[in-house]
Amino acid sequence: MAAKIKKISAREILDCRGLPTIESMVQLSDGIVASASCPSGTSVGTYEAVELRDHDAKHFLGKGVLKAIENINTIIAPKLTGMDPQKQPDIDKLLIELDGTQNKGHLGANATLAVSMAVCRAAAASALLPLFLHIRQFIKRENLPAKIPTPIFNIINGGLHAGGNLDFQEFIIVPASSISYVNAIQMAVAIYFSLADVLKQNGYATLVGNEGGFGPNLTKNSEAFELITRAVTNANYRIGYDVFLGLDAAANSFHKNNAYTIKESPKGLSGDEIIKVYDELNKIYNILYLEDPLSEDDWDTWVKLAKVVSPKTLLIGDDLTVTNPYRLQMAIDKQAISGIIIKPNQIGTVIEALAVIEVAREANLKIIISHRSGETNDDFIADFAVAASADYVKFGAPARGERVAKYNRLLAIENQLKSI
Ligand code: 2PG
Ligand code: MG
Repeated sequence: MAAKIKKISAREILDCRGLPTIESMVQLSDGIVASASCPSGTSVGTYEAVELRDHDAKHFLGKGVLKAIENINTIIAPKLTGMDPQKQPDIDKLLIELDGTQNKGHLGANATLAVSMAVCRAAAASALLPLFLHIRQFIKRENLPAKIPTPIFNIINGGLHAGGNLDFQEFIIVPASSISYVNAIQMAVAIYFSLADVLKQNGYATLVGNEGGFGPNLTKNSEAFELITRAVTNANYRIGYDVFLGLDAAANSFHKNNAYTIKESPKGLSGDEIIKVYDELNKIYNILYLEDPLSEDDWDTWVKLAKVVSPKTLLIGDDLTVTNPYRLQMAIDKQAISGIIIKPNQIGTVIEALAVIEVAREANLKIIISHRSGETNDDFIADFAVAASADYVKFGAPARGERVAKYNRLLAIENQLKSI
């Protein structure tokens, strides 16, 4: 007899920033117990699903998640108990109905996602399947190969992730897609350590930001690319062949009063002027990957920028599209992007995130599965990315426990795939 959900519960745990998040536990009638925890963003898009926080200053500085946990224990658990965990679409549909809002504002996307992932993990264990193979059943294009996506590494942190040192949030290296996953990891580690040396030689600190990349106090944003370029060369790799440069500007954080204000231009830049900044950077550094270069509502400038940088540079929406089908459709209609960041907690259930991927794939967009700056050691998204045949994964630097948990899980899956 197929196992049923016997019990669901949740509790408060800490993420890597020292802030509370939700861990949900699911017990099945066959004795399987699985848990999953929800990540959380620091640079959060306005249109993301709601992350429910208590706002009680006496408990974890107002960041507690006890209300969302109560929603799991008193609203979600009684309804899901007795259901078949193998039927993830039914589970997630019920979570959406129980919430009843457009943005998970009632139950909290942190509550729904923690349960959605925990049920998924329990079902995989109950079926004796690796998680990525279990999730693959819910992908429409089962003829796509299950493959390890190309990992992209954030090795210099700025913006809201690193104490206000740089305006742009993430300076990224993108290994050539032809390089095997295990070799890409080795290359990233070599460049990461080479960068530490370059920073030291230039008198900069090698302390790290939220996602494990270094957070030096540089004089201007472009200096980060300069230092990374040197680090790549010193590590005996070639930019433009072995590895490419990327940037997540997370521009919402420096777009105020209709102007983009960065170190180099403290007076503030218009949309046309910031396009020139990216165009100039591109001429020198050939940026392959450009995420959120503009703010989430600046659609006209996104469309203009796409005409300037595409197709050589991948233009990626994150805060712009927030893993939301309506925002994605707007971006497709306007031809504003060529790739999309997928973060399951921006939408709130596993199946909804997969549905957004499907629409993006139909539109020929690159798919990037991403962590959040606030992570736990949960490695669910590694399996999720393989199941979805994503093009890229973005899990931070090749350092710090909560980042390498995901990279290491992909190493294990890479091994498993060889024997399938
Ligand atoms: C981003 C993410 C992850 P955060 O902007 O892409 O790197 O940051 O989780 O803070 O939104
Ligand atoms: Mg981003």
